[in-house]
Amino acid sequence: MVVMAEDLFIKGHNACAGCGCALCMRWVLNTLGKDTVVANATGCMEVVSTQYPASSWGVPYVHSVFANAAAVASGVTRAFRKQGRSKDTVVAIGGDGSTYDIGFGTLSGAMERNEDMIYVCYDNEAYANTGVQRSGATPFASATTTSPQEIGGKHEWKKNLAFIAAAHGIPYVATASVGFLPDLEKKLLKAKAMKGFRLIVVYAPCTLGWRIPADKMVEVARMAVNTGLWNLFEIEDGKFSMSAKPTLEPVDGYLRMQGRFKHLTAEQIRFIQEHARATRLELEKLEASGVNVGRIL
Ligand SMILES: Cc1ncc(C[n+]2csc(CCOP(=O)(O)OP(=O)(O)O)c2C)c(N)n1
Ligand SMILES: [Mg+2]
Repeated sequence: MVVMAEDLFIKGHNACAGCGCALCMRWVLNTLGKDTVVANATGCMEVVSTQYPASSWGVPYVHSVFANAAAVASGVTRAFRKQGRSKDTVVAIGGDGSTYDIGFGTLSGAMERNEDMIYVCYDNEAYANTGVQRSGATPFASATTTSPQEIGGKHEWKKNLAFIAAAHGIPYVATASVGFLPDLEKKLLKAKAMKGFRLIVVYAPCTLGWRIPADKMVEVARMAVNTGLWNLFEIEDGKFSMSAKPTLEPVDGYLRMQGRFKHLTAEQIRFIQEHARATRLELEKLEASGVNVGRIL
C-alpha cells in the first residue's frame, strides 16, 4: 500500500467532503512519487487545488486548458527527451468531460503518436465543476442539469473510452476505481514501469453530482464494480484481461443509493440490469478469445 509519510496532493484544497476525485489525485501522486510532472486540464481537480497563491500539488504542475492536457504533456515529454532527462514520469490528468469529449482530439493525437506519458482520467460521470452537466461518460438515465427530461435522465449509454483508446494500439489501457485502491495502485505502478502511451480511467464518484452522502462515496464506488456497471480490466499490448469478476449483485441497490437515479422506473432498472449482465458476458467471451483488441478494432 501507498506510504502516506509525505502526501503529494496536499491537504487544504477545496474539494467537497468525500470527493472521489481528490482521493484519486492523492493515490496517483503518492503512488507515482516525487519525480512526476503533471499537466492538468481545467475541471474540479484544478479549480480546487490551485487558488493563487496556494497549490496542493507537491510536484511540478502545469495547468493546461480544458482541451489540451494530452498535448501539453506531449510537449513536456518531448522536451525532457531532448534534454536527456529520463527519470520523470509525465502525467496528464483530466476529468471525463475533458477526456471523453472536449479534449478527446488532443488525447487521440497523443495516443496515435504513442507519446511517452501516463494519462489519468478521473471519471465522475459529469461536467461537475460547472454545475453537473451531462458528458459522454454520464451513464444511461442519469439525471444531470442538462439531461433531457422525457425519461428523467440521459438517453444514451456511457461512451466506452477504454476500448476506443485500445483501438489506437497503445501499450496499456486500464480501468480502475477509488473503491479498489490496491488495484489502482498496482495499475499505476505497472504503467510507471512501461514506455509509450498508458491510459488509466478511474471511476471516482462525485458526492454533489450523484447526490450521495460523503460517507457513502467508497461504498458506491465498490457497488458499481460489484454490480458490473463499472468493470475493472487491463488491455496490455492489445491483450484484454479482467481484474475482477465479482458475482454480480442486483443493480437496484446501487442505483437507489444515488439521487441522480431516484426517478428511475422498474422497467428502466430492468433495462440497466440486463445491460450489466450482457456486458459482463461479452467481456468474458473477449477474455477467453485471446483476441488482440489493439489490432482488430
Ligand atoms: C473550452 C472550454 N469550454 C468550457 C469550459 C468551462 N469548463 C471548465 S471546467 C468544466 C467541466 C469539466 O468537466 P470534467 O472534465 O468532467 O471535470 P470535473 O469538473 O468533473 O472535475 C467546464 C465545462 C472551459 N474552461 N473551456
Ligand atoms: Mg467530470
